[in-house]
Amino acid sequence: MVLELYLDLLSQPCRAIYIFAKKNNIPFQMHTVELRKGEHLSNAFAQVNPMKKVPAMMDSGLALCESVAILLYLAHKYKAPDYWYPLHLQARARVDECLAWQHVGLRRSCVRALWHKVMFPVFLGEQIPPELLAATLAELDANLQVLEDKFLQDKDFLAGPHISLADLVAVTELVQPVGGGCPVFEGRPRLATWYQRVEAAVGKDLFREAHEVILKVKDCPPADLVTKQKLMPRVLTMIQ
Ligand code: GTX
Repeated sequence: MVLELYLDLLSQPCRAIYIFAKKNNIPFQMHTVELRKGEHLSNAFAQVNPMKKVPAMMDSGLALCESVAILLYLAHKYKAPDYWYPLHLQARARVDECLAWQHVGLRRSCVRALWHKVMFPVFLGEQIPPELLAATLAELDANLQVLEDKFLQDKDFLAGPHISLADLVAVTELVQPVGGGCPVFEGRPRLATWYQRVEAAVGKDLFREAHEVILKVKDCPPADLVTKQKLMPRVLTMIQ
């Protein structure tokens, strides 16, 4: 039975999984679940992930959600090269540390920046109060500082000398504000170089392919009223 991945490449955790699977030649069938159409709210998708979020995975009867759990499952099952998720206890702990922080730190501010700068005004036709946008960008800035000072330091990659899952989950977050026009790397040459290093390690073509949708999100047509009403309650919980 082929591994099935339920993804929308608009979503950061989906892109991390997509890149990881492609880069490691993991065969999979992709089911695109279009968030902007509310396809994740269907009853059919709830059978795969009752939380109605992407990414989700189905493999030999195992339905799994949460991107980190899926990435770890794939790394173990397909015996991905050790640097992605090292066996060495302390090296692995560094990756775990970054994966855990990314979810509550960097991710929160990147999702908010995407919604406040792009999705609300362009897709939902709603304006965000300037002070809220300023607070979101300040929070993003503080998290970028943590990423640079605590995690990257003077290393080539976030958890050591090689690319790991930590780099993948972080870099895919940062493409959103970059695509949305936030000055993420302004005054941060170390982070900018790291970003290029990760892009090169993944491969420029695969990196571009995974990010095509998000980089064009500013050109997306606005949601119709029915879709907007369907999405709004969940969007508000996602970004509050
Ligand atoms: N902790 C989960 C993981 O890591 O897998 C988080 C998954 C998640 O937040 N999924 C979002 C979702 O399905 C998509 S990622 C944010 C995308 C922003 C752009 C969307 C147009 N959300 C749908 C929902 O909650 O209704």
